[in-house]
Amino acid sequence: MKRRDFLATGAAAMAAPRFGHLVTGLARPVPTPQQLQWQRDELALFLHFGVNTFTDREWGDGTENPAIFQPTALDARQWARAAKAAGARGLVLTAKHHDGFCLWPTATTAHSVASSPWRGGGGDVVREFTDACRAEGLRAGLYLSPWDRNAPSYGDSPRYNDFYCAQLTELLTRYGPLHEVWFDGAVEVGPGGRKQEYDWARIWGLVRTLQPDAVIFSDAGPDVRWIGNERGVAGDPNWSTVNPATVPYPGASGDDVIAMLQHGDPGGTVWRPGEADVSIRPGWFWHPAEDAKVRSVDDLVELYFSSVGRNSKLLLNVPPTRDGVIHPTDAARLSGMRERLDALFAEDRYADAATGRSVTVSTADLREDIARGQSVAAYRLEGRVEGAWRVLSRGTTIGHRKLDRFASVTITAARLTVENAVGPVGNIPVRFFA
Ligand code: FUL
Repeated sequence: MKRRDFLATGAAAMAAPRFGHLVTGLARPVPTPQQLQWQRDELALFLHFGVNTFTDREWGDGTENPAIFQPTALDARQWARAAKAAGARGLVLTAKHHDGFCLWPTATTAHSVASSPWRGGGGDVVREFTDACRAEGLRAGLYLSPWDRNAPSYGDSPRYNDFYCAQLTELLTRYGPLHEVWFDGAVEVGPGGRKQEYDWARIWGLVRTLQPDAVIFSDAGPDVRWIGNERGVAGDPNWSTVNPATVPYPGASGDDVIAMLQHGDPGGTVWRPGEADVSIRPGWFWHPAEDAKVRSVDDLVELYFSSVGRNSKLLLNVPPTRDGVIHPTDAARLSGMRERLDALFAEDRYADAATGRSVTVSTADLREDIARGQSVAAYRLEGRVEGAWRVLSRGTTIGHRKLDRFASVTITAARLTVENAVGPVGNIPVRFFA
């Protein structure tokens, strides 16, 4: 594949940063190496699997009999291969969802795979999952739902925090390196209307101590934030910096919270990029009635543009069936999406423009070097069409990656003008595709 970096023109180099939030002299936030790798991965698969798979529900109530958990042909290598075929670099599994059923043989509760007939009660889905990820060269992540509708201690705050931290410790110490630990924000009161107060400092501290290379996801970060919806659509603009006071804890609600999650904040003091989680089906868990409602390849490509193409990471949910495998329809859509993306981004057309030939393009791929932070707040991309400059696209933020589509046009040259920035603007490579 040919690749020639597009140099920002004189106009870009001269653009005076004049965004209101710029505080000259103060260092702008930059990603940690873990956050950088997480974002460069661009796509990971999410796997919702558990008792809900067998009860046909989205939220179990914790009264499920563990005997119902009986996948007939569980094959975690098949999950990992499907992820690879999608071009994903990692997977995140629901080790425990709101029903409290643990997919590993925990010492903390009998509500687990150890009480099921699967593999004679000797099975461990988390082990098979993490082994499969490693065997396929993929990164493993785990979701441990804070809300637990089975644990009797839920709502008795100190007691449940101990229980939850014991579960988390098992997951963080038994299964080798984890890349991401996922905490959702769904919370309801426990038995007798007791409200659970989570000890987030302790919970996050455990991850830091036991898995220092993992990024921590929740609405409130601290490393990666939720993008604010479950439709796979990042905000425009989408800053990777935020003001941490706006979303103080997972599950915080309100319009300000959602706006911050969607857009970030150019004046934010911490680096906390957005992750867009969305399902390939209407539900998060597998339901037989949804086998005919799997997103099309076109739809998946759109999701990629509205998430990865807007400086977010895409966490695409693909739920295993009762057999314990990814359904063939879902697997086919995943590989179809990858083929389409690979074809689209196979050749940088603009590299040819240097030879003086004209090139026909309809997609631009812009990138900031986010290792140095995120700066661009407004830009204009122009192409030379029949001897005159024409605007191809205008945008706000760029970040790790910004994908712009426009009506197919033949250009002989291109230039990018940064019209507004909150910090120093480096070289911004732009590639063009048909
Ligand atoms: C939410 C949960 O309530 C949903 O069931 C799903 O797991 C989603 C990813 O997170 O908080």
